[in-house]
Amino acid sequence: MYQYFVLSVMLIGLLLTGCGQKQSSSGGEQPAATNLETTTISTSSIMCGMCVSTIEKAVSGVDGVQNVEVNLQEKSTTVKFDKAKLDIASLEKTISEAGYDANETLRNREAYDGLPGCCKDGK
Ligand SMILES: [Cu+2]
Repeated sequence: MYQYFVLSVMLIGLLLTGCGQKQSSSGGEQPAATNLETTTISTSSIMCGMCVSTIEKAVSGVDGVQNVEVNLQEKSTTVKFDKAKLDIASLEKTISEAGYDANETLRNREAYDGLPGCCKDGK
């Protein structure tokens, strides 16, 4: 009789640990729902490496921006961003406020005036 008792206790123990293991292994991490979008903005007024870092600094500081790359040869800025947090128009505004044209959004004149001489295209 005692033996059966021990056996059943062991069985219950096995079942419980089996359940526990199953639960912990099935709880895999789901990646966050992706809201990421990549856009390339024409930044035709950039002149030099300083322009590149000015824009990169301005855009990368915006909440929701995941990555920003300015291409000096192509005069374009590629931004990977969370479209739940911002849109292309607000990115254009950020670049404009740094002193540069962004797509059809013209530069903020005051910001442009404050740029170093090498970053001014004279327009
Ligand atoms: Cu420059």
